[in-house]
Amino acid sequence: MTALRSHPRFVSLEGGEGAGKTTVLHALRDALRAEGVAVVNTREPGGTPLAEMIRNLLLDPAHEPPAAETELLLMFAARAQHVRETIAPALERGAWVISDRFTDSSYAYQGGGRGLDVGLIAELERRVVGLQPGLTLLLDVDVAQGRERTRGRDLAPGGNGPDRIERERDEFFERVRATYRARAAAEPQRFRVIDASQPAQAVATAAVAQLRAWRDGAA
Ligand code: T5A
Repeated sequence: MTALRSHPRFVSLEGGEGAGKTTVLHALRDALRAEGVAVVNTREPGGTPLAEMIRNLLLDPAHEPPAAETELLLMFAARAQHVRETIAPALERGAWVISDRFTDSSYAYQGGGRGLDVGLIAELERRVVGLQPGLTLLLDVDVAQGRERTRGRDLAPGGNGPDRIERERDEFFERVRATYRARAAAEPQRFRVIDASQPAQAVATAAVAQLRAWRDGAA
């Protein structure tokens, strides 16, 4: 696989910590299903049993911290499996696929956050993944506000505490956010940026409106 193919029924949700992707994912699925459209919601890292095991290796703070390159390759190992076992089959069946994170997360976190070579990430994207979302919704929120939300969730009774990546410093997440915004500015045909500082319902409504507009255009 050497070329990058975009699929109009493949939608990704991106954003920093606490942007509210999980909430929006459900709203998008419900909106499509209400119109009788088949939709598969999935997430990264993860989305297949093997990829979920890789997710656990990546995020559990109890494990040995991976080197940045190890982290990148494990993200792409999980993604290679996810594309072949979950995303491509669903698209072939005619379903829509909405993924909570995809390759833009690797550009933002491993490229922007960790400072790894963007050329290497692009090479892995082309040769290992080969697929790009037709539409990417970037939920953009101030780092402090997003982190406040995840702290509230992680420290609430029954919460799991911060995962390994959530323990990074604010500077890391500022670089992640800057990378996302730069990518969105460079690819306006694929990205729609949504102000995720709004209340959750307003963010979900804006995301559903963007998806409907995209779908009407793609139909
Ligand atoms: N990663 C992933 C990489 O480094 N490289 C990669 O290639 C990939 C694919 C994944 C981690 O892996 C990294 C990125 C991540 O650090 P994860 O647990 O899936 O780990 O982390 P996130 O995707 O960041 O998920 P979060 O749960 O942290 O963020 P969400 O899904 O954006 O936020 P959500 O919806 O769970 O909301 C968080 C809290 O905020 C509240 C919610 O109720 C919840 O309590 N909330 C709001 N509160 C007020 N106003 C709003 N608008 C709100 N929206 C949500």
